Amino acid sequence: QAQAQPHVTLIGVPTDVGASRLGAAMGPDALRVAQLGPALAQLGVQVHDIGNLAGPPNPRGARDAAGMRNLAECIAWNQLTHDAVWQALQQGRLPIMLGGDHVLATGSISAVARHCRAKGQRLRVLWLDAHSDCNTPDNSPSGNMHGMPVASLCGLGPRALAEMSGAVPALPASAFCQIGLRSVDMYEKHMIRELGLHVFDMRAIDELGMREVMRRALADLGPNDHLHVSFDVDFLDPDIAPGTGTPVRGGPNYREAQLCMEMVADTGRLGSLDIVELNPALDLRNQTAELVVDLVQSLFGQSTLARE
Ligand code: HAR
Ligand code: MN
Ligand code: MN
Ligand code: MN
Repeated sequence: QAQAQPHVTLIGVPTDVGASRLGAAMGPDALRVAQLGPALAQLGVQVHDIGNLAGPPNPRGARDAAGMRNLAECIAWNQLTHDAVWQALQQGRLPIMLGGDHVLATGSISAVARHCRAKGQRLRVLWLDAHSDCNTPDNSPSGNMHGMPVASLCGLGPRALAEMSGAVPALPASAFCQIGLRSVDMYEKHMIRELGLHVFDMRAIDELGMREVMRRALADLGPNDHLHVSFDVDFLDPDIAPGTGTPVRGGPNYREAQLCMEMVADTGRLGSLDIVELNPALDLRNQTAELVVDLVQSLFGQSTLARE
């Protein structure tokens, strides 16, 4: 931990309105039980936990005429998230979302995009996920909004979400780099190509190795860029991370995940972080939350040996 550590704001976002399974709303407290705050403090990070945002309950709605479930509630949670992240960034702090389902990334990344626009900083988003989350309401197989945040941020889907950052799109699609994909819907495959999202799927990790994938993913990161990491817990192999609502087998193992986090830490550019889709109701003795805390320590520079 040679370099100065950032000041962090923990923002609990207990939503599951974007998911079909209940339980992700307990994610923030599971991360606190697993001692996320103290684990960061151990690394010299100053941690301020603002508690949980108070969004609407889950009405468990059916798909509306436009193909979406719980749209009003998703907008409300995202507006609260946007405002909290904007405030933390204004204070010069590094916001960490304790999710909550992945729908919250529209709000968090919209605020980060607004912040970067104001500062003249370039924004890069590392999207660690089994899924691409670039469905639009017409083409989503489920109507679940946690499968749509990348589309919203690229300017597609309902206006209230697409416009949240004050510009449409919130950021260029080319700013996204998605890693770990292994469950992509038919229409999403077209979206990935049409939008020009950068993707390293599991096959790329198999063929190139995590080291080379991360080297390429981070290669164009400039010294003034803001790096946002959106960490969907289902990125990880379900053998080591069962506590998530839509597990897909064949994800990164423990060491591959650690290397991924360590290489992000080495850039020194991490500016904001989502931790999403942790579902304690599906976990075993909070092991997934504990694993996530371990990985987040690596993301903040914990390494086996002292480094230059
Ligand atoms: N692609 C599927 C859908 O849109 C499932 C995606 C949701 N799962 C997530 N997001 N956890 O990463 O319904
Ligand atoms: Mn996701
Ligand atoms: Mn996912
Ligand atoms: Mn910044």
